[in-house]
Amino acid sequence: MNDRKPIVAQSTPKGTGALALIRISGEDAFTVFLQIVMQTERFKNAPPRKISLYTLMDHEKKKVLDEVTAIKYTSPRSFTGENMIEIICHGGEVIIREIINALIKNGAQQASRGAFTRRALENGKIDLLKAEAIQGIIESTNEPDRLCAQRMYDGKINALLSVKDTILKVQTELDAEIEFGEEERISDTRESGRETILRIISDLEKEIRLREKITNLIGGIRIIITGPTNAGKSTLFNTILGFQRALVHHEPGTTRDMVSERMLIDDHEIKLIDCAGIRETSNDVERQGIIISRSAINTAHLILWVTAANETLSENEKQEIKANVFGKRAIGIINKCDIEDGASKVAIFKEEGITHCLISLKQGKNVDSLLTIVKKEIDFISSSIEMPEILLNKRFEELGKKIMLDLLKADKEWNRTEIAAHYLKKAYSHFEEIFGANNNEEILNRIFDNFCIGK
Ligand SMILES: Nc1nc2c(ncn2[C@@H]2O[C@H](COP(=O)(O)OP(=O)(O)OP(=O)(O)O)[C@@H](O)[C@H]2O)c(=O)[nH]1
Ligand SMILES: [Mg+2]
Repeated sequence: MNDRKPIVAQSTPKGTGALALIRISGEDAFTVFLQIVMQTERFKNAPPRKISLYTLMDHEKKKVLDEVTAIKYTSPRSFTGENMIEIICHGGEVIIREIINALIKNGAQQASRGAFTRRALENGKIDLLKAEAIQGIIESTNEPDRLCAQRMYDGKINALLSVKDTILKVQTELDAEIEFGEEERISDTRESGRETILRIISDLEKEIRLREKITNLIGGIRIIITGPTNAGKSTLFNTILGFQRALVHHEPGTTRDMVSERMLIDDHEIKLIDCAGIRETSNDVERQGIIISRSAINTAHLILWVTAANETLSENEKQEIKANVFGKRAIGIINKCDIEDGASKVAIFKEEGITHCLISLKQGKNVDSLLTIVKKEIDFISSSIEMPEILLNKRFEELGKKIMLDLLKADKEWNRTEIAAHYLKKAYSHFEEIFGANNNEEILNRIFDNFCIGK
C-alpha cells in the first residue's frame, strides 16, 4: 500500500441526521473501501460518478455496519484529484463512528482540518483563493459575507490586484527618482504618487470599516427587547419565536439573565434577545441583570422598546428612552392596549422620532403590523451594509491593515524618498502572503487550521 494513507472524515455536520456523508480520498482509497464492502465485484465494476448500493461489514467483528450508497471518483476526476469515495450512510452517530473506525482499521487515517481541500490544492485541482472562498461560503452566517466569499470564488479580485499593481508602480517611480532624479520631474511624480497612495489608504480604511460591520453581523442581526419591567417583553420574545422560551409572570422583575435565541426572519439570521426590565432596584441580582441589559442594548442592531399602555410614563422611563435609543434603530411598542388605549405614551416616541406601534399581545391585536415593521427594519439593516470590494475575507482584512500601516508610514516619510520607497516595498511584500502562499507551509497551516474537518 502507498505510504500516504487515504484520509477519511465525516463531511456532514456532527450530530444525528437522516443521512450522513463520509469521504475517503487517496491513491489506496478503493483498496481500503473494498475491505469493508460486501459487494466487492459491484464496487470494482461500478462506473465512476454513479451511485450504487452496498452493505458495509466489519469483517473482524463479523458485523454489518450499515446499508449505504456510495459514489466512486477515479483520479484525477475528483475534488481532491485522487481516488475518492463518497459514502452516504444513515445519520446515526454510532453508525458514522463505526464506519470511519472500520476504514481506519483497514488502512485509512482520520483527516485533519481542511485535509481534502489541501490535497485538492496540492494536486492542482483548486487554487488557494478558491479554497478559502469555499470555506467562506460554508462558514458565512450573513448575506454580505456570503456574497464576498462568492465573489472570491468567482475570481473577482480585480480591486485587490489593482491596489497591488498601483503600489508597485508608485514604488518603481520612487526608485527611478532615487536613481536618475531630475529636480522638476521628481517633485511632480512624487506629488502624484503621494496622492495615489493617500487614495489607497482611504479606500483601505473604508474597506476595513465595511469588514468590521460584516464581522459585527456574525451570529445574526441582534434584536434586543427591552424597556421597563412587566411591560410584556418576555411575552413578545415568545410570540416572535413562536414557542415559550422565556418565563412570563405577572410579578415585575421576572427576567434577570439575558435569554437569547437564533432564528430566521425572511431568510435573515437573527439573534433575538430578552433581558431584565429596566428599573431602579435594591435587589443586587436584578441590578446585575440590568447592567447586562444595558450593554446588550449598546451592541444591538435593533431595539424593541416595550412599554405598558396602562402604566404612566415616568420621568425615569423618558430619560431611559432618550439615553438608550438615541441615534440607534428602534421601535417603540406600547403593549397591553387591551387595558388602556396607550395614547398618552405615543408622544415620547414621536418626540424622539421613533416608529411606534400600539399592540396587545394578550389579544393578538396589531401584532402582525408590528412584525411587518420589524421585518422592514431588518431589511434596512441588512441592505445598508455595503459590500467590500478589496478585502473580501478576514485574512485579506488582516493583510489590508498591515498594508495600510506601511502606506501611512510611507506617506509620513514622503519627502525622504528612500525611506518612503522602503515602506512601499514593505507594503507590497504583504501581497506575497495572499498570492504567494501556495508553497509556504506556515501560511498554509495557518489557513487550513481554520477549515472544518471533512472539508
Ligand atoms: N393585559 C395584558 N397583559 C399582558 C399583555 N402582554 C403580557 N401581559 C402580561 O403581563 C405580565 C408580564 O409579562 P412579561 O412578558 O413577563 O413581562 P416582562 O416585560 O418580560 O417583565 P419582566 O421580565 O419582569 O421585566 C404577564 O402576566 C403577562 O401575561 C397584554 O398585551 N395585555
Ligand atoms: Mg421578562
